[in-house]
Amino acid sequence: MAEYQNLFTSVQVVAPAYPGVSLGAKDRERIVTPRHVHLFGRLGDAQLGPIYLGYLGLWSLLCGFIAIEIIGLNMLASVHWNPIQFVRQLPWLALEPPPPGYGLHWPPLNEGGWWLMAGFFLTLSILLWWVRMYRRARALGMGTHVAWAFAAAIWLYLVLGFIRPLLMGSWGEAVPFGIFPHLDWTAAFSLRYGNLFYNPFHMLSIAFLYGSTLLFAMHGATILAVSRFGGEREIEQITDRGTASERAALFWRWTMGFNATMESIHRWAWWFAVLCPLTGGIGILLTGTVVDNWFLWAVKHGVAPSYPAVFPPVMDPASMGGVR
Ligand code: 07D
Ligand code: 07D
Repeated sequence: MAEYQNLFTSVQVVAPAYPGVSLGAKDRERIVTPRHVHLFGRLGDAQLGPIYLGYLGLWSLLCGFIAIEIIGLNMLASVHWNPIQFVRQLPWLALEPPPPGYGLHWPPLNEGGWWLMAGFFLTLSILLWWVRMYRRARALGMGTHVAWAFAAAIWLYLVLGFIRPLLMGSWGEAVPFGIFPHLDWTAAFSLRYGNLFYNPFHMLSIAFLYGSTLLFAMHGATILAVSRFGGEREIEQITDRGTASERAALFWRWTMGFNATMESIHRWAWWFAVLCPLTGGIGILLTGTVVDNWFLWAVKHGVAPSYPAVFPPVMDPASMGGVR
């Protein structure tokens, strides 16, 4: 066994394949004969499988497959079924939501109907995967923290593609499927609503995003730094004196006067991660529904300075109704 582990020397744990705790009559739900893969052992646990599929997993994968299929075939159709062009242009291809004129009505298939259908199956797939996570955690006697963190991401996803378009009365408000097209949508959204930087919930979301990376770096680095004392064996570590855990805590107490505990650091990490899409979703939900222009909002609330009155008054395009 390796004496000392650091960033680049991980331990390969090789043990007889283990199917996991018994689920009684439901044991058969686990498929694939387990085997060991050296490369996986370098990244995490070397044992691959068995995987618990179950009905929820199966249906989720099926719905996800249908969604990707609809998106992919529409993209392929947009390059006249030319596979070479499909691969070359993939990042630029899109399946767009219906144009604004259709409101919340069902559009023809090639004018957003396929988008609605793909969105339906993708959402179903994501929700089924959520239930699967919840139920697997319960089956293992765990808390459901992972499922609730995932729910926070699903919240932002639903706000972007479902809840806000509903409130705005148009599917056309939603995000297109496509790699660069969804970036164009993001940039256009910010411009359309007067610069998202002035949306305080975007600010909060960014703080939690950056905070998450900082916390993750601090925690990951701290545990690696005490791995020579067995720092990753958390349970034994929490209660004892002189352990890796205590050194890790002392390191932070000595360097910044305050330290998290082995338990609280994970609570911090969970909240920072979860609050990023949670506050983000609130920000998006308010945009266009409550606030039409975040820059003007910021001027009104003394966050941003107003421009000197050297230009004739301008009309905020957002308040003009526009072409529906
Ligand atoms: C590393 C876990 C693995 C997940 C991966 C993503 C797909 C999409 C494409 C079917 C961290 C798998 C990708 C399944 C396949 C098609 C057409 C997670 C990890 C590897 N974005 N976004 C990306 C999604 C939104 C924004 C990349 C999804 C909003 C910006 C990838 C959603 C806004 C940038 C991607 C979503 C927004 C990206 C890398 C859903 C505001 C980038 C993602 C469902 C939040 C970055 C080319 C990643 C990039 C990027 C996926 C929503 C902004 C394609 C699935 C509408 C500014 N986004 N995104 O690693 O390189 O996540 O883009 O809501 O710069 Mg996005
Ligand atoms: C997308 C949650 C949904 C994902 C789910 C996953 C699958 C596939 C497959 C594993 C990410 C489903 C998974 C389907 C699985 C495999 C293989 C979470 C998602 C359910 N911004 N911005 C944010 C910054 C600007 C804009 C958040 C920074 C500009 C818009 C984040 C900057 C303009 C929106 C953030 C910056 C603009 C955002 C996203 C800097 C563009 C959003 C948080 C430095 C010109 C979103 C309130 C997140 C939001 C959002 C960061 C700039 C537009 C903190 C750092 C000014 C429209 N921005 N942004 O967790 O919530 O996303 O805003 O310039 O909608 Mg921004």
